[in-house]
Amino acid sequence: MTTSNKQLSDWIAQVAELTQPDRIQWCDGSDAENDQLVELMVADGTLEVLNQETHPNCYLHRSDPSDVARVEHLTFVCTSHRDDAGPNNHWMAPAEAHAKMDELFRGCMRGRTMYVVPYLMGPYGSPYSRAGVEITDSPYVVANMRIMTRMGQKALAHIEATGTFVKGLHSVGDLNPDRRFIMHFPEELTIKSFGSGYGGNALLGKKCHALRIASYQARTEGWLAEHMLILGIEDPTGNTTYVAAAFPSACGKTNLAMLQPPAEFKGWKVWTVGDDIAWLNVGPDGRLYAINPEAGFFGVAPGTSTKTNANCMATLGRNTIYTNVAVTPDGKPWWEGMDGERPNELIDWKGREWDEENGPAAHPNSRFTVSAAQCPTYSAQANAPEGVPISALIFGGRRAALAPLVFEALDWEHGVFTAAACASETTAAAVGEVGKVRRDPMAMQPFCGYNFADYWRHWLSFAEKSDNLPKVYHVNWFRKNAQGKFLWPGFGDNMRVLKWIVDRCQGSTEAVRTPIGNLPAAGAVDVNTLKMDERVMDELLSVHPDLWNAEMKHIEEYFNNYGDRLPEALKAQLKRITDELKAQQAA
Ligand code: SAT
Ligand code: MN
Repeated sequence: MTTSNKQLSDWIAQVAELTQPDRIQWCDGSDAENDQLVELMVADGTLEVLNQETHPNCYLHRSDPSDVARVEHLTFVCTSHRDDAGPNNHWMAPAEAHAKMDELFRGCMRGRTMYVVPYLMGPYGSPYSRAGVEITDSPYVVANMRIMTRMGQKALAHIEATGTFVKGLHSVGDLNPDRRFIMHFPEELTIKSFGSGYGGNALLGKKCHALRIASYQARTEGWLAEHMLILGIEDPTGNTTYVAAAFPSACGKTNLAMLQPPAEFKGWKVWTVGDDIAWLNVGPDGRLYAINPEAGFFGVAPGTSTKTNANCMATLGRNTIYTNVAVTPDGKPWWEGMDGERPNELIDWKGREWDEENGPAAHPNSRFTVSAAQCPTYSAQANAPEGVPISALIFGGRRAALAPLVFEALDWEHGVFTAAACASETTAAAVGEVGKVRRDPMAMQPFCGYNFADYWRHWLSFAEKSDNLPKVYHVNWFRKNAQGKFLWPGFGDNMRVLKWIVDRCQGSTEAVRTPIGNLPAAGAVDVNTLKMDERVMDELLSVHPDLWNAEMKHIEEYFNNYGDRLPEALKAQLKRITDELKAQQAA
């Protein structure tokens, strides 16, 4: 491969000059190329061959034990003005960041191959798709990008036709955590990532491009790049309602995207369009249309089983790269929460004989990389250039207390407030303490490439673009009782909540107005066969004014970080809800 795009050929030459690779290899994404890379990685131990009889074309990668999750404290947004990055991002001046990164990259590819990976985010032929080129010295990254994006000649053709692409430069460096940075230059559509080979730090098409850079690009171009799964809910008459849902990393997006309805939902089907990222554009009819920029799933393995996600289990097991899972003596991948008994012997994610004292056998953030096309519920519309029309946007997180099972925002402005006010307990997807409640607006706290205040203003502006926008919901599958047990069964039973949302979109069910939004009327969420105590459902749908008052104070304190940039509309929503809660308490 070569390119007629001068910007691209110049950049490749510059990078080669800086990093001094032994050779340069263009990647076309072909099977032959992948075979060559796999052979090389097996030979040098980057990949371990899994049992090819039971798991054809499956491999295990063990990353450096210090390199198993995203590193938010080392992730920067480098805009010319600090305020444009906002309090939600770490910021560095672009010149300083470039100098720092170029020093790290200098000579770092000596003795290595420099891979040039042209990729497209989004379906071929879609006006909403965007291209990028990742230059990397990691064949593992190339193999993952091949699954996660549309990579190769057609992507290059897109670049040559449109003349624009996101530049992503990546090196694993020496994996020293002290020499690890993930830098974004949204004004230059550029990413520089050094010192990590892991997931969102290294597969630059994913969080770096499709969320951080794309969110910035989306604001200037009038669309939205969001941390959302996309699914279609087909009713027994064959009518499909599409929804997009935002949850923080490791909060069940993949499971919801592949949901299998409970047996009593005869004739209902769920179709998977995407499990992590949605790009949303206003279509000709004023509705929001979503495309999934990705072509594969990079999902959390632990907890995935035929009980929690049968469609995912059916997707895995062939042509899959597993990262940091455990392995059985006969070469099968294994993780906590998988079906069946724990085998007596296991090799843990660090490659040692498993010993309970060393903690879980699979890393809690261990992952699988697999093509979406292998998913039995992959939607026939997933490659539609125009995207799918979204009827509802759903937000949520892990909240042991407070947030009810589901509520509906009163209108778009209140919907934006609800999404901006989201909080969730932290998970193993990022380095740091797990289980701490933090604000995570739109599940974008680690991923928004600019100031959240400007981002919320951008969200609010859609009300001026269209009067045909989706309804907005908030859900919480993670409410616990006083004994710390989950109140809601989750997984396939989340269909009961989706059904209520579909009914609301069609105007066929009543709701109860509360200060925080519309809640299902008694009996409206079908829990028929769940044999659930009525009191449990009452608790799940309760709104405690004192708790919510305290929550409003937290939201206000959080919003204050954004100073004058905070949109008035959000302050007005905060005041309205606070006033209504007070009135309710007084009554
Ligand atoms: O590591 S990734 O950012 O790709 C996955 C996630 O944290 O959502
Ligand atoms: Mn994610």
